Amino acid sequence: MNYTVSKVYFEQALACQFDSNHEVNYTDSSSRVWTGMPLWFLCGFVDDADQHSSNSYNETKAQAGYNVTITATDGYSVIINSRNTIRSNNYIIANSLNGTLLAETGDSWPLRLVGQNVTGGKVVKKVASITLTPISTQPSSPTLSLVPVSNNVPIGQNSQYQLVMNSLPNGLSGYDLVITLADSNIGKIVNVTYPAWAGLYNTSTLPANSVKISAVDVNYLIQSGSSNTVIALVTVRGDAPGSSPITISSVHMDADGGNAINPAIVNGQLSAYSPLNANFTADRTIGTASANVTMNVNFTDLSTGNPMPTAWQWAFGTGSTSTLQNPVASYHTPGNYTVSLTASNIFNQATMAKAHYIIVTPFVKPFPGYTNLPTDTNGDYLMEDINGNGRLDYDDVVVYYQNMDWISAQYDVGISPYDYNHNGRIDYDDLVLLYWIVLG
Ligand SMILES: [Ca+2]
Ligand SMILES: [Ca+2]
Ligand SMILES: [Ca+2]
Ligand SMILES: [Ca+2]
Repeated sequence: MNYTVSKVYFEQALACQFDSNHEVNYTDSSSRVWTGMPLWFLCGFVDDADQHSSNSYNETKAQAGYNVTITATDGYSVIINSRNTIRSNNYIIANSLNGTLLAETGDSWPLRLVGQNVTGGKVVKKVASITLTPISTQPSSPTLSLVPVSNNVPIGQNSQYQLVMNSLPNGLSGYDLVITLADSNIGKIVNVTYPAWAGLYNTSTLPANSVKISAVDVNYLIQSGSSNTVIALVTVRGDAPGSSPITISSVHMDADGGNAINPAIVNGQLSAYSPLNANFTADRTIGTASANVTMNVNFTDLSTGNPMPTAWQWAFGTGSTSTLQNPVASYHTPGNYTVSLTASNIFNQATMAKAHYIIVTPFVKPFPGYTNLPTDTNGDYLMEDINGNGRLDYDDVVVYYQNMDWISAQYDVGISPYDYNHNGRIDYDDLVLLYWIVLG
């Protein structure tokens, strides 16, 4: 919102249109008497939509805070927080000196910022504009953090934290502080390195659970307004499973110019773990099955690690899966099955696959008058040794021929072990094929 205050308006405002208390005087140290309008009153023209009423000044907004920028014709400007100007006569936009309007040829024309609170560089001559702007988002309060806040490390390995200052509005001249890994069983601080800007750095003896570190910005590289400044890198080794806080304490930190910085602290956490090794066993790995006879296998998780797995993903080679720790799988079809297990917890996962772990052969029964089970002589899940004597002979063909109805009638076995031509029925063509197999 813009509002141009004309010279005439400004003068009339002082003279008649407003209450007399809107004309204010200020006598400076040289006994010069400046007369004009208070800054806050002028702010009322543009601080909200109400520009002219007697309540045009929005005190609520001024309390909330905005920047009042007074800019001179030559570009010089000062910024005053609105909170300091509320109904204050200590900031005056003057248009006359000692009762005389400022001369166009003078060094202050048309207006001059004066007043009891306007000292030194805050005096603005030749005021051209007054701008109200929202105060930019306050820089977040200085905070020193361990980044990442949480690290997970396999035992015997290292992980690293950055020490990060999120904002250094007044720069950094140097610091010393202590980093502590609280639980000495979990791990050790093994190394500290410093960024390129750091000089005169020092690290107490390592490895240790507590280390004092320090560095100085001797080359003035970290200046006002720096943000997300890494001040050190801390390497920590995991020694035993568990979690421990890692903390920042005894912080002495100074800004450029020497003022102390007291950052908020964000501590971290280290979790060390023994990596998982996935493994499993089964109550049986060899068995028989048919379309109507199931081979059930009980699998047992043997995975190791610390902490132990909390989730399991099994694949049984049949297309079926499970997320139980100790599942049961059912096999219906002769074949060799590869089983895999992926075990996982919050830190890691591991996979074990066992190729051809489950071997399923056809479920069969002895033929009438025989006690031995028929056998598969060539590993194709078709039974050729019908009488179960372990070899191919003409008796196998004869027994097959005599029991073709019996073969077809076995609901539990099904016909697949004897259906040599794979046509879904027991037929004379199967018998002919068996004859030629036996004949070799
Ligand atoms: Ca510095
Ligand atoms: Ca066979
Ligand atoms: Ca035989
Ligand atoms: Ca057939």
